[in-house]
Amino acid sequence: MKLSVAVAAENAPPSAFVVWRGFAESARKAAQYGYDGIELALKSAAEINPDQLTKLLDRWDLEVSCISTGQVFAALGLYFTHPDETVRKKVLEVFTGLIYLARDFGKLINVGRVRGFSAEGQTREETEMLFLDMAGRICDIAEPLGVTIIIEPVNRYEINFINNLDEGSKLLRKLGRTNIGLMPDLFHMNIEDDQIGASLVRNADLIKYIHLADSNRLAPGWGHLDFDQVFQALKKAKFNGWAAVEILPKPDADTAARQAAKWIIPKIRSYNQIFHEE
Ligand code: LER
Ligand code: MN
Repeated sequence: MKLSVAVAAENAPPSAFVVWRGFAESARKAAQYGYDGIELALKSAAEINPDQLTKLLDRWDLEVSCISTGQVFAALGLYFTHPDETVRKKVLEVFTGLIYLARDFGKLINVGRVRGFSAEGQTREETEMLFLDMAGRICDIAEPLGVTIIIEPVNRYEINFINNLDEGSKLLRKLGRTNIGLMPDLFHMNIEDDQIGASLVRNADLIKYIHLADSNRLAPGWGHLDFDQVFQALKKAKFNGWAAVEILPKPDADTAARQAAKWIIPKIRSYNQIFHEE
């Protein structure tokens, strides 16, 4: 398992839910604090200069863990289940750019709230149908490029569609594609899933990536989640992907990122030792 931290562009709006802003400074700090990579929260591929990013990653010996797309929803107002076909076309356009970027950086694209929701007057069946249609199109673009799509269940207070891992798994089985999986986020799981450990184990075959935060969305260790139990469940699930720290930048971003690294890195080290011995 490797550890990354969520970052965005310097000028990302307040709705970008990340620890640090500004790629150069974020990469320098991520390396300094002991992270293996950075998760890029983007609204479009145009935010990235691929040559500059490659140089930055080389300089600090970091990888991109994943490209996350919360800003496509929060800043651009685009989502998979939008009733208007022209808006859905725009979603596909933006995602195509991000998927091509992910081909060279991380090979994973997150789908959080951009999956959409059941709007007033839209039936559950319509929402599902629109979601499955867009997810299928995106999988088709991503597959030949070696890119995998990861659906993030998000709690009910943020969205009314795909709130827990079981709901996500059910839909992905309906979709029947191989380059799509789940991205559990411990903060959302703590609200929505019956048991964090049991749900991770039950949905093990689809889990490709994980967002780490404590119960209050502060840095791990500052809430009441049992991280040893989480790591035990991930071991049972044979998880060997990226874990990304996605937390509130409180009391300030540097202090939060340092606490997360200090709490999680020793756990990942012993996890990796046991994982590779078995
Ligand atoms: C995005 O990864 C996420 O977890 C959402 O809660 C952001 O609103
Ligand atoms: Mn998340």
